[in-house]
Amino acid sequence: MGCSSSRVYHSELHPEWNKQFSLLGLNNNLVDLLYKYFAQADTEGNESIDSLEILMFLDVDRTPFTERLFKIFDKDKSGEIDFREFVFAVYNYCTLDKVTLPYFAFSLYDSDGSGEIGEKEIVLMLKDIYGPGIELVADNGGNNKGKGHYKYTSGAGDASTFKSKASTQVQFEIPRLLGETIDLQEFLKFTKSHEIMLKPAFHMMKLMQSKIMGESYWEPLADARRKFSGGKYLSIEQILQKRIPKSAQGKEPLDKKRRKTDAQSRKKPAH
Ligand SMILES: [Ca+2]
Ligand SMILES: [Ca+2]
Repeated sequence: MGCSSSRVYHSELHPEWNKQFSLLGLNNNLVDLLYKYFAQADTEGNESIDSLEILMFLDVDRTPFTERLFKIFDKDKSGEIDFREFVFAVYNYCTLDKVTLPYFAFSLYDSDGSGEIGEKEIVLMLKDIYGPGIELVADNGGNNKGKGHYKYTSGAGDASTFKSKASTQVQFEIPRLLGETIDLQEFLKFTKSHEIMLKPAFHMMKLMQSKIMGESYWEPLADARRKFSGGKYLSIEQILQKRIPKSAQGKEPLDKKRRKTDAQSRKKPAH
């Protein structure tokens, strides 16, 4: 409606969200600022961001990659991103570092959270990076099992994917990943020698940082997160769980509790 800048976060309406924001170490001032970005993205003004609004806000094209990203933002699969989901996603991706970025990259393709990605997802990942010109070639003709490599030839419609500057007249091959599926550990090992696999995730992190608060703003928050997690990757849920005071422990994890409440309210008619 053009006057999004005048909208403010009504914290009194969301005590539960506020508790979680402060567990993440986000102060009220930052939450208010993040709301400004949220309101800016929510051009319709219905307190949620749909996939078109997020694309316009980040100024990126709709691709399979951005679709996937949106689905990850939308934790409860409602089809829209509410302010809580927005804050979680922004915090999660703007405070990544060299150690945690590969986990984010992996999660982008492990859409069911099974901890493994298959050949199909690997090819998807490569297509997101290089465009549709990538193909799987088996070493002993026809049979896709076992050894092989991914062959890439440029010029097969790169425009629709990640704006890869290195996409003019390139041809190369990279070895096929280990087996039929790879787990997180294999992926982490592989990305050490093939950093290009992290490019879409890295690009997206930088884009979000520069659009929201600016890159340098996130550095101390990333440091704090690294310290807290001991250099490992902890998801938002794991961070929240670890930060809940001992006295309140023993209860169900926050996300589980939330889902249960949602399910209950769906079953019962509103009172
Ligand atoms: Ca909206
Ligand atoms: Ca949602």
